[in-house]
Amino acid sequence: MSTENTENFENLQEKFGRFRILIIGPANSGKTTILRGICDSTENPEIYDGDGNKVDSSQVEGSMGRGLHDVENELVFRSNDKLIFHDSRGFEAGSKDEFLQMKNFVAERAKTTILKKRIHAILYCIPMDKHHRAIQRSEEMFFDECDPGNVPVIVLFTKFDALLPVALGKLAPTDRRLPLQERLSKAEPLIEEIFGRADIWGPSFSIEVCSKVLCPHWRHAQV
Ligand SMILES: Nc1nc2c(ncn2[C@@H]2O[C@H](COP(=O)(O)OP(=O)(O)O)[C@@H](O)[C@H]2O)c(=O)[nH]1
Ligand SMILES: [Mg+2]
Repeated sequence: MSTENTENFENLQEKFGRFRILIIGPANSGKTTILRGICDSTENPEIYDGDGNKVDSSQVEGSMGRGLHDVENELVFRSNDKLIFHDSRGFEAGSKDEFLQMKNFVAERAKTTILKKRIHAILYCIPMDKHHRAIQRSEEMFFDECDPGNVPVIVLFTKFDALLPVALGKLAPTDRRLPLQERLSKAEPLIEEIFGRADIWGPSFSIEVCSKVLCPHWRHAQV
């Protein structure tokens, strides 16, 4: 972060207190990994219920019960208590209740006039390890039915490294016999092409993209 950005962030913090971020995505889409990265932590977050009471995190992690995976719960990393996260699995098969809970949460928290309860950003994770069906009913329901008001929605295409084997598989037969480093440099330019292919998005899905950034860390992936 540049000095200027750091100062801006500190000014904003002074004005608004803690930042509240909702992260949405299916189980195993890399949500917790992203949050650890943001907070520069290797630990699990501490969990508080909507009333500020600490929740036993082993109970939450160990349970598949919907009741405990509650979007109202606040996740805070000890390394950065200025950021509060809310975690939702969005709409997965059989989780209509969870979707409705998330939809109500967005409707209320995006617009509440109680500043300390308001969400400031939504991170929407779409994992690329299922890139052939990346946009599913769950994404359509979120973008069609949830109203984030003025809260920015940042779509994160996680597990981007999963596209690397796909790109390697598309190399010409003669290139496939090259040493790994050469194969990787030939495969890399194919990744954006695979990513941009229309069959990821499906015919009925279109969103207005403001800007996009490719996070460079995916290159550390193991092949
Ligand atoms: N290959 C790969 N694996 C990842 C990536 N991000 C997370 N994972 C792994 O995916 C699994 C699920 O990640 P997690 O963050 O717990 O997902 P969550 O259920 O959405 O919170 C873990 O084993 C992570 O180490 C990624 O970018 N690439
Ligand atoms: Mg998680």
